[in-house]
Amino acid sequence: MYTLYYAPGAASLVVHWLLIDLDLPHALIKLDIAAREHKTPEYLALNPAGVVPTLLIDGKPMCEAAAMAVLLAEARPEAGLIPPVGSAKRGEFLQWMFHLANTLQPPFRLWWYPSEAAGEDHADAGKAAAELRIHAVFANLDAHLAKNGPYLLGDRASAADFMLVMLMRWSRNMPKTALDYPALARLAALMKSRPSWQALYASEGLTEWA
Ligand SMILES: N[C@@H](CCC(=O)N[C@@H](CS)C(=O)NCC(=O)O)C(=O)O
Repeated sequence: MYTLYYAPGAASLVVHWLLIDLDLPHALIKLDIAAREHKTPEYLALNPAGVVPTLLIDGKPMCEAAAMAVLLAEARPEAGLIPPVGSAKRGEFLQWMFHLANTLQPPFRLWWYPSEAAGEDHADAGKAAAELRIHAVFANLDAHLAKNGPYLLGDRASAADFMLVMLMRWSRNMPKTALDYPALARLAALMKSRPSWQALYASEGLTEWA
């Protein structure tokens, strides 16, 4: 049984979306980040970094959204959202998941919380630098998808596309967004056409970037 600690639109989104898409029974516990519900002693005991999400699997806590996405895709191999161990596409899948988690997600963290790395006095410069980094990654991903898409692994979706679309969504209030890249926009349209996307939006009460 899965229990997801989430906040609407946060890094929990990819996990929640996959739970719905893969039809995995789950419970949800909503956290109010503004009210610092992710910094209570009870939550820190589950997630020592005090970040969202945490996934309880049969009561045992797991951290890191990308790792959860891989695990959930593996829980329903018949859905085909992760290439099997030993298959030709497995390495490609792992490469993209790690790339997204290591190279695209961190500058988004810097963009949302610019004073964390740059300090209060340099927050604007930190944010601008993070945005440049995000666009450099978007440009590379767009070139890859234009040549080898429409999905990261070619002609079928994988958990990595769920992760990428979540991260693309976070650019929605930037002057230039992920949807300004044609192949990224095509991927978003394909992924948003999944019934699970509408169900996710209804469940989290999301409206922006529908
Ligand atoms: N690497 C972590 C990052 C999680 C993360 O940064 N979550 C943000 C929300 S998107 C958060 O909890 N922010 C509140 C805070 O750090 O105080 C993961 O992917 O699970």
